[in-house]
Amino acid sequence: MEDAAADAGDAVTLVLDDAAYTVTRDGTVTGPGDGADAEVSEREGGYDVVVHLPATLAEGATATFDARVTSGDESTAWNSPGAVGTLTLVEELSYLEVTEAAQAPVVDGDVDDVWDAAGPAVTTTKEVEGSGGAVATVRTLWRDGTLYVLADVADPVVDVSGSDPWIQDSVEIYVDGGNAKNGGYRADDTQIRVSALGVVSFGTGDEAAQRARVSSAATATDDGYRVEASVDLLSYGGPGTFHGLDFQVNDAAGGARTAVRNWADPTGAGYQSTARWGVGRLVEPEAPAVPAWSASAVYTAGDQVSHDGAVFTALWWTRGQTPGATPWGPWAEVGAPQACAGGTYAAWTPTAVYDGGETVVHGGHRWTAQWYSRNQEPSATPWGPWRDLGGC
Ligand SMILES: [Ca+2]
Ligand SMILES: [Ca+2]
Ligand SMILES: [Ca+2]
Repeated sequence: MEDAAADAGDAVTLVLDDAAYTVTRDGTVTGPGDGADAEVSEREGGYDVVVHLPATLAEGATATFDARVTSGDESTAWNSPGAVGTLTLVEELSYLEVTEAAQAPVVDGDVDDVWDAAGPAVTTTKEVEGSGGAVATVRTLWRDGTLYVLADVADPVVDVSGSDPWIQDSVEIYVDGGNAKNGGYRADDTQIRVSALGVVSFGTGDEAAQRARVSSAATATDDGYRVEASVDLLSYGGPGTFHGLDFQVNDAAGGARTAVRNWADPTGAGYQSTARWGVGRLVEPEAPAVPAWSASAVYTAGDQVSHDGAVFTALWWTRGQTPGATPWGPWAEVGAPQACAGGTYAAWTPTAVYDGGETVVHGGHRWTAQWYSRNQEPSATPWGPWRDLGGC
């Protein structure tokens, strides 16, 4: 809900098959019987609501639905008062998580080491046309504003002799930045086709604009071919963002297209509509788990442990000395990340060693270390090791 001003009347009303449920901005749910629940989270400019409504639903069936948003004494809805819309219940959403790459892969058709960091691969298992066609195993990564795709296609007969690009052996990458799921293509939605020989073509839309967003390469493999590509996500990227995505393999032999397989869209209409594409979410790599401190273990400088909910780094050889027990001991607490003044900085900790130059957050202010210190709390005194950079 885009509703910057919180007031008592703010609410969302959802109608599903004649039952109406209202979720107020404080998270209270009213409706027939029990079984509905909601989570409300405030954010800049409005609030988000996730609601679970009880219903008996089946793929292929329809349900009547409406959504109404109220702010103060004004309300707007999907449908006119008294009317409802229709939901068509389609297949399970194809979903993947796109892991952030430590460095950008080189788009050359060879598998860089960084591809090992990609999450589980997805496959184009949905037969849209023909049967038994070539299948792609697709991995994804992101870095900065760019999506990277690596598609390994198992295709025993590589054929690009057809007259049109879509009847040649090729991989298609569909990208709907921001996951607008508009249906018909917006200017930012793109259908990118890379043939087994690396020739690039596009679907509907401005060809030059689409071409400017893509680099790609293809190489032959023992059992088919591989396509590697990068796609500029324009302004839509960043950690936690969602994007409409699909991957398609066109399988050709003897100059004709014999089969089409997709990851997400089972209709074969992905070249006309974004509605049934899957969803990719850009995620950051999971930090490796830090082992719990053990009183009997030996640690040397640089080893990290967790203790009492914090992470500590050993400054020198130690055994049996509890992390955090003294600010002069062998353990330095790693400051947890804090959002402050538009950036993210480590919290100051008494046990950490600062050499000068570090910026930390403490007491709602940012501070810069002017020289070496340990266990000297940042404060407003002009004589200490810390210089106040102002409030968060
Ligand atoms: Ca309001
Ligand atoms: Ca590469
Ligand atoms: Ca083929």
